[in-house]
This record gives sequence, C-alpha cells and structure tokens, in this order.
Amino acid sequence: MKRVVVTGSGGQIGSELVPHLRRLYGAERVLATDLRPASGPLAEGGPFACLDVRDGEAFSALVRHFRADTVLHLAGLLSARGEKDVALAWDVNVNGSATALEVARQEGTAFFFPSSIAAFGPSTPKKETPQETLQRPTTIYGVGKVALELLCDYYHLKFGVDTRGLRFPGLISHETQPGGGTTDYAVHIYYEAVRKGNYTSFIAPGTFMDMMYMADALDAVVGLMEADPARLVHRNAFNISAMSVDPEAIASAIGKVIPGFTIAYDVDPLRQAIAESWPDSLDCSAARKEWDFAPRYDLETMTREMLDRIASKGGRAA
Ligand code: VAH
Repeated sequence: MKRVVVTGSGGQIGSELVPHLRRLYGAERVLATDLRPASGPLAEGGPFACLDVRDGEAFSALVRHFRADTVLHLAGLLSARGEKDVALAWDVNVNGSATALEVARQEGTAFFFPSSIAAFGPSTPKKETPQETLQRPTTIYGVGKVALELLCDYYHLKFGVDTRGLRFPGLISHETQPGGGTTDYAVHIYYEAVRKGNYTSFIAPGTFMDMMYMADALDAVVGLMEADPARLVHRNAFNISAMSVDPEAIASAIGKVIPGFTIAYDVDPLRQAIAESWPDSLDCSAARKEWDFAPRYDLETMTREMLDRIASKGGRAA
C-alpha cells in the first residue's frame, strides 16, 4: 500500500485506522473519506473528502485524482441498526460496497472489505468455526457480508482485482464508540466501569462471541494488505479473533482492576437473538498460516489498557 483511500473514516475502525496508516505511510498518502464532514485529527491530520460511497462517479474521480493504489472500504451500517432499516442497510452495505469494488476494478486499485463473524448463522458450527463452512446468516448485515465476500472473490477470479478481507470479531476500542452493533456492550462496559463502577448488559451471561482489541485489528488490516499474494490461499474473508468471551468474563477481568465492579442484565431481545446466531469462537488457522496473523492483546491486557485510557479521558467517549 502506498497511496490509500479509506471510506467510513469517521466510524469505530476508520477513526483509528486512518491515523495509524498516516503514521505508517505518511499523512499525505492517506485520503480519509466519510459521508459526513470531519473535524479534529481526521480533517487536520491529512487529506479528507466527503464521499457517499454509492456515488460511483464521485468515488472514481477521488481515487483517480489521489492516484490511490488501495481502497480500504469501511463505510457501512452495523448489525442491530441494519435490522431496524433493512432497505438502508442493503443500499449502503451491498450497493455501496459493490460500487466501491467496481471503482477499485476501474481504477486498478487493491480492495479491502471488512466482513464479520456476522457472515455466519445458526447452522454454522459454533465452536472453532472453520475458515470454509456453512454461511446462512439471519441478519441483513450478515447477508450483505456474505454477498460481498462472494463478490470480492468473483472480482479477483474474473477481473484479477487484488481483493482481500477480514471477518472481524467484535472490536473493542477507547477512541470512537461503535453505533448500532451487537457487540457494542463489550465497549460500553468499560466506559460504565470507569464512570459508575457497574454496568447493565443487554447481552445475557453465557453468550460467547469473538472479540479483539482495536490495536490488533489495525495490525491485521495492514498485515493482510501487505501480505505476499503468493501465500494467499483464501482472500475473502479471513477468520480472525483474539478471544472468545461473554459478559461475565469481561466483568471478571474488570473486577480485577476495579474491585467491587458489578454487572447486571437487561437483555435486548433483538441483539440477544443476533448474538446467539453467531459463532462462539473462530478457527483462525488460515490467517496465521497465510499471513502470520498474531494478536498481541488478551482479555487481561486489553482490559487494563482500556480502563487506563478511558480513565485518562475522565471517562468521556471522545
Ligand atoms: C456488530 N460490531 O456488532 C459489529 C460486528 C462482529 C460484530 O460486525 O454489528
């Protein structure tokens, strides 16, 4: 990657990936884009442009003018929000992503697509979910992820586009809070632990999902996109995860840092049903073998860093 265009730069991943890439490659080599105007580091730290990813002409013009060699496409709606506006989720997550992929083909760039554990469904093996297995998701978000995994593989096979993707687990970060996700509880719990010393979870105890600290997600995007293509047997998209946890496990880890921390439950039926349709744990052996995926943070080290960073911000989200 030498000159990168990032979509969805204002989101949970983009708001940290853009500064990370700018530190790695140079600020002027990373064009951040988002539907909404940016402020703060995103706008002041390097080039920024407003972009609706569904506008193919504007998208192509931006990529061509910037002389990009890579499009990292992050713009999209998350799982729970998608269930509340199916048409919008399809338009942005599928039509928008298909437009982005077509722009990559026309402009000759590499293309990164963020898939998710949501690409699996209730009929998928739940423990140590294989890299290649049944994918019958029951959310519009997951249906979109499978559609784009297949479309990205097709564009590579048919047109030779260098498409690569990751099936992200729940991502835990202290910079920008996620919005409309099922795994958002695993971020909120840290903020509430610092602010109030307790948290009421909308996901039930015993509901295991794959999770990963944002720093490891950023390394995974760069590691995959910089990987030797000759080593890649798979492309769209790799299982990656750092831990399989439930709310009780996170609460216990927080309790070791904040004695007396307590968790209660007020389960949200919508997000609980989504969580139960996803795997408990992924088999990440393909990512480890094909491009040396190796997360650095476990639950304990992530918890210490999350609580420390949130406390240093006075418990504020931004
Ligand atoms: C969501 N955070 O909850 C996203 C993610 C694995 C979950 O795709 O929708």
